[in-house]
Amino acid sequence: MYSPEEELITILKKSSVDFAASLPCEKIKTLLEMVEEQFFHVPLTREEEGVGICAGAALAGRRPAMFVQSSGIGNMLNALLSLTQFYELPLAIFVSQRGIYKEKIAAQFPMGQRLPAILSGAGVPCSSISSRDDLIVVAQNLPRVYEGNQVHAFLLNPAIWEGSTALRERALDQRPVACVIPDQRREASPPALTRYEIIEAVAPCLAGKLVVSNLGWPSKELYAIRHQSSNFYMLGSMGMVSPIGLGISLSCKKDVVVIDGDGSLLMNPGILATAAHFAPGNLTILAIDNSSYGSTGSQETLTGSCVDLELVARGFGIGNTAKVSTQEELAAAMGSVSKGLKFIHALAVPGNRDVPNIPVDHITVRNQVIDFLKE
Ligand SMILES: Cc1ncc(C[n+]2csc(CCOP(=O)(O)OP(=O)(O)O)c2C)c(N)n1
Repeated sequence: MYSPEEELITILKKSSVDFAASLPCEKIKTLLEMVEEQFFHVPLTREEEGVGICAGAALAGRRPAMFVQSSGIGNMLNALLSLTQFYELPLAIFVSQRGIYKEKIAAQFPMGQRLPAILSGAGVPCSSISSRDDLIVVAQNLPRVYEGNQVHAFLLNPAIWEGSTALRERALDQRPVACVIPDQRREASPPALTRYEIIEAVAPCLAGKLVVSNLGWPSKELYAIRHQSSNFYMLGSMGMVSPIGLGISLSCKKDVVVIDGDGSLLMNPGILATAAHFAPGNLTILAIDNSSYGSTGSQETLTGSCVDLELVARGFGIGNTAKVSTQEELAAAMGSVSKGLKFIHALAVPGNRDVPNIPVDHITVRNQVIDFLKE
């Protein structure tokens, strides 16, 4: 039996860590499952909110720890410095450091590789944990964090988890419904299609349009279903797909379709207000809601319990919305002629189609999109 995940959990327990907050990274999905089981756990919509939540927990005497991806540190810095460090509160941050070991996603390199320099420039102490043997460094530093009221980032190299016998796949059918759903929620039949099947169903409507697709599996699936030179595939920058689509739609007359995801929209919901304010008639936001972070191991998002994305869009001022769950409803909503911005809330079941990585590099993708927009 070899389980560095369990070893880390034991170290955290020995230091009386009793509060955890996370936003997933695929490389630590097994660790995250154990964290959820072993600690009071807050699933986050954006890493920055976790800094605030953990500061509150620390004020109340808890010993908080966060579990995030290296990219998430970019979302946390201001709060880390002006809140946690400023008020001298304790926080241990476990960072799945991408871009340094067997990395397949090129967009992970810039943030992942510069992370130690960024943290050092920001005055946040950090330790690189490169192997199981280095986990001792966590044990050595945690007393300083919780008794000395310090922030410390532990940069976890993906190599640590290699050979772990604890590997687990999350069961996709245990999704608790915890919150009261407001009465205004529009009825729809339960989700039956996967993200792949939804993209497949709308593919004929995407032809010749500028399509901006969300990072991770959505982009890979779109590439496999219908590659065209006017598809902008995101490889990183979670939460930015609708902002990119809005920017394009405000700058050209071409029809723009955004393929967004529930986790990404929850990370940056304010974009719906900005989009509603301009309400460009050439923009459709297709929000594929599988109630999960599908690209990182299908951890649940809050759309499975308390958030109705269509209501969110309406609340932010988007009047032209639809909630769909069948191929026919999807085709009708995509094809409907409307004035102004369209928001389609497509209910999906979790799961990814096993498709290959996109073989086109990001600069080629960019150039093709630029050329398309010039036409
Ligand atoms: C700032 C940041 N935090 C975390 C991640 C890791 N990550 C990549 S894709 C993804 C899930 C996106 O979920 P969703 O938008 O619901 O789309 P789905 O994959 O379910 O289609 C996560 C958490 C990231 N890339 N960037």
